[in-house]
Amino acid sequence: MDIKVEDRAASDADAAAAIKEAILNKLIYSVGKSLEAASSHDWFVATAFVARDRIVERWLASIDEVNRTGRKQVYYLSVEFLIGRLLFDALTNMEMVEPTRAALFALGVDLDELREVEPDAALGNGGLGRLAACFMESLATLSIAAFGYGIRYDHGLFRQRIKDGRQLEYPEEWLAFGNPWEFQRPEVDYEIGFGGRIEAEHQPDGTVKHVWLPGETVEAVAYDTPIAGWRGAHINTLRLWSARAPDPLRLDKFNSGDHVGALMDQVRAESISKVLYPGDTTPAGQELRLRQEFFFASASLQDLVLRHLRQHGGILSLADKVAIQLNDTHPAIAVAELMRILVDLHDVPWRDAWAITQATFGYTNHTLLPEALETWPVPLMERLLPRHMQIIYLINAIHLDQASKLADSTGERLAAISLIDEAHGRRVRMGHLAFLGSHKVNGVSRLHSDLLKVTVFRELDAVLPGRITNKTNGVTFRRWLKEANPGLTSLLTEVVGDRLLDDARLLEKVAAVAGDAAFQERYAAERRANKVALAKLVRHRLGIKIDPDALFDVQIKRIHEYKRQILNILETIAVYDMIRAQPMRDWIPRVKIFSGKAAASYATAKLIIQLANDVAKIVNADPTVRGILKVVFLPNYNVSLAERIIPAADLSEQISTAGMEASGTGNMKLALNGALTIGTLDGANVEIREKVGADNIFIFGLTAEEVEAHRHRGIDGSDAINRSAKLAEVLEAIASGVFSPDEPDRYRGLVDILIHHDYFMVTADFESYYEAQRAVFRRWRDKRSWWRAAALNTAHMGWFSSDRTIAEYAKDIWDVPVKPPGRG
Ligand code: B1N
Repeated sequence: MDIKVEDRAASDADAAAAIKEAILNKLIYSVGKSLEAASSHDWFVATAFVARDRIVERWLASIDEVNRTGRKQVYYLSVEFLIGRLLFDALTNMEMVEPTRAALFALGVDLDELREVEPDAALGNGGLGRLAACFMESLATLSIAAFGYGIRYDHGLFRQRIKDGRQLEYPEEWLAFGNPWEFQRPEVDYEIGFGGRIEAEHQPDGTVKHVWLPGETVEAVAYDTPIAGWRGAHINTLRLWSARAPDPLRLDKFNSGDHVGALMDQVRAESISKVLYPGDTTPAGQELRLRQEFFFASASLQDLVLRHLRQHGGILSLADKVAIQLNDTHPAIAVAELMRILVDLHDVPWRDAWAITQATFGYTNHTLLPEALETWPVPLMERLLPRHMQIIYLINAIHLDQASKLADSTGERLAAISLIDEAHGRRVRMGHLAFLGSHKVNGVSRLHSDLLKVTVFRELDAVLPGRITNKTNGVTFRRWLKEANPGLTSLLTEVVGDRLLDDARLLEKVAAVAGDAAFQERYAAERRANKVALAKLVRHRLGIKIDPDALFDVQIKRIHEYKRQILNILETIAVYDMIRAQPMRDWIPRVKIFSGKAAASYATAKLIIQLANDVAKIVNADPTVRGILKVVFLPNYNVSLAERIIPAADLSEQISTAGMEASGTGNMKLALNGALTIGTLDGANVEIREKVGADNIFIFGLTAEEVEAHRHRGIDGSDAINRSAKLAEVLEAIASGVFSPDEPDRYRGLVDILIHHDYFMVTADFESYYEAQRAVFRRWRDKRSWWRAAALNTAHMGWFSSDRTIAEYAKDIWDVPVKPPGRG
């Protein structure tokens, strides 16, 4: 036994020594720096290269294995991949963290410091993009042969700064110092057409062949990032496309002295992959967005079709060997593009092409918000993608013809299922196109999938029953448990064994010790350490001192009216009023922590940010409050900041208007790390309640059905306000400028919306939210009961692993085998 331990120590030391050698080598020969001259960033790059080398070996082996066996490939098309930092992810999954730490230590470098140097790749807005990143990790972990396809934006989501309480947007520069994880593939490039005209060639057999002659072409160049699964068992590729002009420099113009004009084509082409569209659940409504969508959909399809032809010879077997998942409607134009490729370029008869297309695609819907359901004006489509518009018309004609033959067909129903929305100035409904072009359509939580059938896709579901299914979201536990919360993870590993991250359901074993005082003490100690670390970060970034023993009440997500940060702010003010009225009662110290970005064009959301900051300023400075209540708005929310806040959260705010949050995934990360949820019966909260038990979650507010009924009766908030003196007082304070003495009317409009046009049911839910918060306080006073509930949350969250989600997609939608990790 002793010998074994010694052996392991020796091999750990060997591993560290080898990594140290490799890092030095990279520093000198790949980064081109001496030990003495190396900056933290140089060390980061050298270390990343070493991790990458290990990954690349297995990557090539994975690619080889997939080619050899010819197994079915999954392609995940997403306009967003919010991957965040990769160094720790790579080291964790390659099981290299400890030897790398030791190697760097021997070189006088701190791994945790390097971790902070890496830019946060923010190629996404929020949950949808982060889900795509979690899915990539789980796909590799389950050894599914998969590619992620997206756009390599030069600039990711804007950097947020708060000045005088207001959000300012600055460009994000993740590529400024290069990107050590990616491989440019200049030889992998495709021409992407726009505009132009169509020639119809009459064939001898009487058919007509359509040839699209684009008026403009742009080149898509591939950049590949290997994505390692847990324990490095399998490595997949994230392939992101960058736009180039085919002819970057017009020499004729340059030589004639028009130096700027000579670069015009380049600027126009490259603008496609310049910047991430900063909308979350709001439509782009602009031509550049459509160009982005077609650009990456077309490049990805050309690429995968070519790969399929090389591997399997004929195009007709495409659906047997390829599954394509559309992450929302953003890549939905791929349906028309695949039809074009099959019919126009490969002479596949229309009916067969349509069968292949439907069998190949699956479509995931992520929102019911009407403003987020993409539609494109027909004239724009005709101008930019004339052949695709023809194809869409033909798909629609056949679809409407079939539907009109059904017994219960009505004109109204046909209008509702048509690919063309005639009611708002002729627009193409991209959700409908994705629906028709797919064999399966899924929502992202049970409630959301059920609502899809009675709202946006009610009529389509009636005509094409059985196509809608549910795939409740999940998150990767490697990042959101082990990397974000290593202390808690080792404690959990002691309880459930070291296969925890191979099989998250093992967490159930924690339930048996949740009531155990010694376990609770250790659980609480881990939380406290994380809270101390977060308090330090808050102090450092904002100069605000917060008490690690206070209740950390956290709402971190995009700022949106439906997410109701404002409800949280109203409760904060109500409590502030009470503290001032009775300063000497034994108040429970609490810190309200907000973090999140507002779309630059979303004025109300930006005003909510300002209100949170204004309230923070007044409350934090009030001597009567004596630190019992603190309000913190942490700027520039991103994946890395989430990794710091989530392990330190006691209470997780998931308080959207019921029926409006499709799923949520932050709710899962927080509950997994032992925060108790205060939330509505919305999105995945419903399923979280089922798993963790109604006693271990604080549910309040109207249900989705009640919201619907309430809206029917009207959305005036006056009644609710008249019934709640507290609410009336709070609204009066905001409206009269208590929190904006420099501009007393600043929030009058915001308050007017709540009084007269409360679409999001803030006033209707206020009292019930307030009461739920009091229940939180009562529970917090009983620490044994609190920690038991926290531990039970962790214990029962295993089901929300993205491994489970991906395994369901594999079985029910893609028809590909999965190989769970850690089994040889
Ligand atoms: O997708 C997440 C869900 O957990 C969230 O509930 C949902 O709000 C989010 C347009 C979106 N839905 N729609 C978007 C993003 C960008 C954009 O330009 C819409 N994001 C969601 C994962 O399922």
